[in-house]
Amino acid sequence: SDVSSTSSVTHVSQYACQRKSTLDNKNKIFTDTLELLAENCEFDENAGSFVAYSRATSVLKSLPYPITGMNDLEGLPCIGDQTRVIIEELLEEGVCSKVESLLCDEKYKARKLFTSVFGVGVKTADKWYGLGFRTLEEIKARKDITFTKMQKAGFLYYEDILQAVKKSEAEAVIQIIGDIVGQCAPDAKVTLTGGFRRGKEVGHDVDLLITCLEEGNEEGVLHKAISKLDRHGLLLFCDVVEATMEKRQLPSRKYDAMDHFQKCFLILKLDKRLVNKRDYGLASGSAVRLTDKRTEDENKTMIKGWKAIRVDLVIVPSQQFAYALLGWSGSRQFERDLRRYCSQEKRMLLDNHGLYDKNTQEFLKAETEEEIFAHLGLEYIEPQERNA
Ligand code: TTP
Ligand code: MN
Ligand code: MN
Ligand code: MN
Repeated sequence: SDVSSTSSVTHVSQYACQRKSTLDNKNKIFTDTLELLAENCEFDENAGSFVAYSRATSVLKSLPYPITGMNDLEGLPCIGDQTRVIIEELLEEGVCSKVESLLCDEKYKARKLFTSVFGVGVKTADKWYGLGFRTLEEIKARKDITFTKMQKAGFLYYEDILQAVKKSEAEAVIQIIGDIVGQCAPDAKVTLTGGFRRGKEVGHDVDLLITCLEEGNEEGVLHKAISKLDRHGLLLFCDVVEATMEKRQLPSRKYDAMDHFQKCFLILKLDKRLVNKRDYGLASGSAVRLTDKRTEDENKTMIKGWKAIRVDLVIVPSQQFAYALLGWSGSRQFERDLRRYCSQEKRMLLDNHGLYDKNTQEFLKAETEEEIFAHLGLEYIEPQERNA
């Protein structure tokens, strides 16, 4: 162990899956800056710096105290020279010059703006930037640009989707999907995952897993549920991705790999009357004062009576449920480190479908997340502590 007896500092693991990170982030000034730098590295496909900034961000999020001086960084893993320079500057100047210039940078601003449209990735953003576009209005006005169906929906519901999804809205979505899925298979179960499962108050979408008690009953449920949603007039956009899993396939070696489940990326039309009214400022107190607290976009939602909400539905066979739940609960950094821990420390391969032990050359079964952590010899980390 590298922890000296005189040090009061406890050992911090280099793996997020061996740290507890709640939403109570004591180092937000530093992590907001580092996350922005990481995002820009991801735009640039600079994988090395992206990983460096992301891991450093995640370590700082796990600390129970704020960093107040460079000494506080002693003994912490994943804090390299690039990161130290940033932290030092923030401690001394209160601002980071790299971020200041990024926020004024034409290319960064365009990438940030264009990728805020559902269906637009960095490649498309860079193409539009290269054509000289700088605003969404310029792009929408052009008749000679072809958009994917997803991008068309992204522009159509842009303001709604840009607004964060509130917990009360997520709850209303669970209710709707739960009712509909129950009509498609009597033993179907809907489970909330993603950021809301980690305790977040807001999110960019609602992530739901659908599974059936009896394996096989989940087949066909997605298409049935989608046509029911459509018939009820609730479906604004739908992109179904069919399952691609070959039996006995080994888990991917990539730490960021997407999975093989049948799934769909939806935009639902959520009736505001189905949402707990507190979140729209209607429940109590002076109507005038509460109305002032609403944003302009929230007011528009009130007037039109509904809000477009991004929803991800994933169809999971019951045998793989625990692995899918763990994989979809995030955070992204927590997932990347779980997989890295498995291959580097355990000679195992983990993905959203299962866990393969290279030592014994067998797949390890699990019915709960707790069992997966036990297979890995890891202390169980609650979803609320996976905000790495
Ligand atoms: P997101 O919904 O992107 O992120 P989030 O729920 O953590 O945060 P937000 O509030 O912004 O929505 O992804 C949730 C998890 O799903 C994330 O850990 C990555 C995982 N995921 C897969 O495992 N496979 C997939 O195919 C996709 C699209 C996501
Ligand atoms: Mn999500
Ligand atoms: Mn996200
Ligand atoms: Mn999602």
